[in-house]
Amino acid sequence: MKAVVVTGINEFGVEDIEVLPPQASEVRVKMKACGLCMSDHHVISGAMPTPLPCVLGHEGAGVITEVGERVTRFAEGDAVILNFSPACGKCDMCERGLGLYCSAHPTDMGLAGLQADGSHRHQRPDGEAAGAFMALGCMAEETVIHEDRVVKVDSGVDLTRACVVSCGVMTGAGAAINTGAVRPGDSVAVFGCGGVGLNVIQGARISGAGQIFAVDLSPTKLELAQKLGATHLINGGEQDAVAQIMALTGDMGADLAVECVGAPALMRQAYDSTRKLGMTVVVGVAPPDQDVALNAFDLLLTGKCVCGHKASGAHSGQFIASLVDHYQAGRLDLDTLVSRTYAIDEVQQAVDDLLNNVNARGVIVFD
Ligand code: CXF
Ligand code: ZN
Repeated sequence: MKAVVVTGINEFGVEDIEVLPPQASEVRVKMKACGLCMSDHHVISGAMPTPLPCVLGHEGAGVITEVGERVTRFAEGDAVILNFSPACGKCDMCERGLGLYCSAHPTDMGLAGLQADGSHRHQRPDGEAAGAFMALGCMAEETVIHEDRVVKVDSGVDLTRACVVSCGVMTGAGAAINTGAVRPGDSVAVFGCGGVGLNVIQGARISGAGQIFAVDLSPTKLELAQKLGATHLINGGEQDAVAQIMALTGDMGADLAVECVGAPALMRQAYDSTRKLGMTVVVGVAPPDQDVALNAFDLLLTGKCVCGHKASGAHSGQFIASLVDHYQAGRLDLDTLVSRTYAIDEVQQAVDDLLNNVNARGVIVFD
């Protein structure tokens, strides 16, 4: 079967690979669609160091075609969204309500392309093992993953749109709804309006935010931001974003600022644009060797809070299901987000378009 495999830094392509049969608690998923996320490109470029070869893809949806002998929650034919941040429900962390950091499915193993026990499920034709990015490896015609990593959805859901809930939407909307805990009337500043930032905006809108400031360098992204709920557009290349946000909040600062680029200087701007006791949420993936500078005295005096965020920021399985409900009810716009679909053989074009900011989200669709 065809899969997008990264074989070296900036070397990737479509390969014919094998996926092993599901183990007792695993399922085989025939992929319907897989979105392309900047984190996939971080694997390609080496910005997020990952053992290679590695099958890309961590934003997918498909249909179960086979279940392992101990799987009881799912059956052949179930439509599912894949979840790169599952909670087993039984480990020490899950028992304390901290399933986002489930010990049975550690994120760092997924980032290394490994299953929790360190094994692989994918094999190149010469028998070499290949990793699966975020333990999903779903930019492929099919994949085999742990049953905790799928969320069942109604068979009527359009998976070519709903697949983006699996990373960009749950990450962005989760930063507003869960980690940022936006309340009706709040002011929210979003730095970076790509596939994640646009969904911070949607999450803030769904939560009833009063003002939503979208900051980006691209007029096209700002236009999309407005369509998805931003109330004020700030071109960071032309205007001083912090000064604008201060002025628009009556010199108070935003209740919440979310950084979605992964640039320490922008994280500082986000922090500077929040009010006393306000919160800055860092969602952007910065290179692992970079620090962010905050003034220690200002931190002390203002009581501001800076918080990291990954995945949904909460129980990702439940949150994915709720986002699909929002989509089905017309509250979450995925149709605007998915601006182009590609065949798997067009992956080079899809990656070029990702880098050139052509799409809100580009999605690879399988037959
Ligand atoms: C990733 C970023 C790196 C940590 C895990 C989650 N998010 C999405 O692409
Ligand atoms: Zn992602």
